[in-house]
Amino acid sequence: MQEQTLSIIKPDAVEKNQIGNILARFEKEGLKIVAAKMLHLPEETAKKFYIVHKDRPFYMDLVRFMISGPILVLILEGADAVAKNRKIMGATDLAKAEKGTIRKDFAESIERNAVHGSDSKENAKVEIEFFFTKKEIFSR
Ligand code: IDP
Ligand code: MG
Repeated sequence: MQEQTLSIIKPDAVEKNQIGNILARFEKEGLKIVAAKMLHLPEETAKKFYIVHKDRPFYMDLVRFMISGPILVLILEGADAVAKNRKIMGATDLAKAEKGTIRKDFAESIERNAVHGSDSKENAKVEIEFFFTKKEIFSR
């Protein structure tokens, strides 16, 4: 099934100049980048994006991290894009991430973990609409 999913290269990986290396992982696995923009999120936007985590102890730290520098927001398209992207990313906690995953290779900690990826088809749709208009998406 052709799908789209939202990916974010987080401030830690942008700061370390690893954008290209991370994008190459997606392309190597057959995912296409069909939309992309660099943003430096206002606090309110980051709080809204991560609202599902508002009651978690790490919520405000996560928000502060996500607004600490620019991010690259992407839409990845391809067969089973949601699950495939999660597999390429690796586990949230880099200590649990498998060898060869983005987080294993680029994360610093459970918080500063290089990438975001939608965790379901439903959330992918919501997250894509959060950041992109139809005209900004080049499905192919
Ligand atoms: P995910 O990014 O793998 O989907 P989520 O549980 O949705 O993981 O958490 C969102 C983000 O919040 C993580 O990517 C990470 O940056 C941060 N985070 C998750 N759990 C913790 C934690 O226990 N301590 C600090 N930050 C965390
Ligand atoms: Mg998540």
